Amino acid sequence: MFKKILIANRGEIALRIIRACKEMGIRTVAAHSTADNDSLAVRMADQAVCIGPGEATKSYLKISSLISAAEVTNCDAVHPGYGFLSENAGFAEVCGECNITFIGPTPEAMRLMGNKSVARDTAVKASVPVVPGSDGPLEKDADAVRFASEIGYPVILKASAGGGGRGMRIVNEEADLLNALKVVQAEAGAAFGDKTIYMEKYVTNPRHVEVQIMGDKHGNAVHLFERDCSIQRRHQKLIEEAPSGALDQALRDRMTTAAISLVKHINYYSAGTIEFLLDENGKFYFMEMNTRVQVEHPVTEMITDVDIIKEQINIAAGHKLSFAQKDVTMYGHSIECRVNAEDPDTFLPSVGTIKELHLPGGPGVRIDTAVYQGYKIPQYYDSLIAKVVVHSPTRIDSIHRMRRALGEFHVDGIKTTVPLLLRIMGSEEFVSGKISTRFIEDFLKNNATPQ
Ligand code: MV4
Repeated sequence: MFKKILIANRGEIALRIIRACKEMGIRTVAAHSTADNDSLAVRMADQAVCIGPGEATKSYLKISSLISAAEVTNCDAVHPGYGFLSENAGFAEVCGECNITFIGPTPEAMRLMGNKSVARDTAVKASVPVVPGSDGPLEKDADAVRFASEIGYPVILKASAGGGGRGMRIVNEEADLLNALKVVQAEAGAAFGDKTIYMEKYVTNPRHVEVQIMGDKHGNAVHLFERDCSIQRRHQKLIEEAPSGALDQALRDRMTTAAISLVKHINYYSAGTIEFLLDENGKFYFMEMNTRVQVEHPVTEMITDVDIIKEQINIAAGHKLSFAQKDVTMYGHSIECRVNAEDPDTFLPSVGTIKELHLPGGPGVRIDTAVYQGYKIPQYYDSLIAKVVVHSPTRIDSIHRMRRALGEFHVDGIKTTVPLLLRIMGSEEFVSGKISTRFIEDFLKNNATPQ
């Protein structure tokens, strides 16, 4: 087992990893920017190394500084968390060259799934259903026109190097296609240095359902059921839940079987997430694979009792998965609300000092956070300040518990999205479970804040 792990991340996920390490008897080093000098990660880790100034490009994204930090502190592994360098194959490669184990999959797996067009083709080869679309990148304008008329409008153009909602455009009719193609190509070239585009039929009003998987270096692979992440705004998830109310056991079996098929096809190891679109007729399609731990991993941990971070560390150390598929059961229902330091009406970031803080607690409530009373939120990073996670026997019990927990959430000094989350939890729309990726847009339209 590893003796010391460098945490190449910040905020709540850095604490989550430090906690797992402590329970496993592994020492930790917090790599941090100057903006995070006063962070809990710095205080909770056994050691801390400053890797640069607040701007992420000069610290959390700076491979040479992270490698130096790992070298000088004698770390034998690095955990990248989510965001930052977590899906950077180059970073994983350099770690390997320096004899530091990257706690994640191989650089090859990261590259394969990082190119969304190649990922799609790989899913096809693994017999995983994909949305009708172009096989591989679009080569010529004429091909695009022909493909689109074959599959029918609306279509969606996606940058191969995009993902997570970046570099996409919906096209409703042929008259708009060639211009849209030019625009997406130019945007993709500028944003990713890769102009490659592919096309899919556009699925209207889908749900976002993703399957959590884990594989080890011995060829074993399991799934940990699914999460429903349909409640998003501008590709930022607000609320996630497990299991998904849209799946019956038959559909769950088919979706998890498809996910495992992809994992086995690419000999994947570590934790991973297979994202699917689920259409209004109950058909599902592969969308993307994320090769890292997700923000929403706690809802899966709640219903399965698997510690995904510890398992990732064990796998990276070459151990076999600590359980087989038959040992994994799901119990009850879990919901996560992401609390952001944002104005709940405008979603503009709210930076400043937390003057007062009281966090929810009590039965079935888990809070993943790295803020405290007196903490000053730095301007450089994303606005997540806490994840409120509940677990109960049923979905409606979890909704009641979440309302109770959010009601206990008290913060003064900054604005948070708690009021919006409470309104959603109190709404008939959310309770009914009839949710889709259009939920937030419709909800905000129909539920303007009372002034
Ligand atoms: C789609 C789609 C409809 N049809 N692909 C958004 C993020 C990226 N993972 C892919 N995305 C989508 N791909 C086809 N063929 C709709 C979306 C989409 C979406 C997906 C999940 C959750 C929220 C979304 C919001 C807008 C668009």
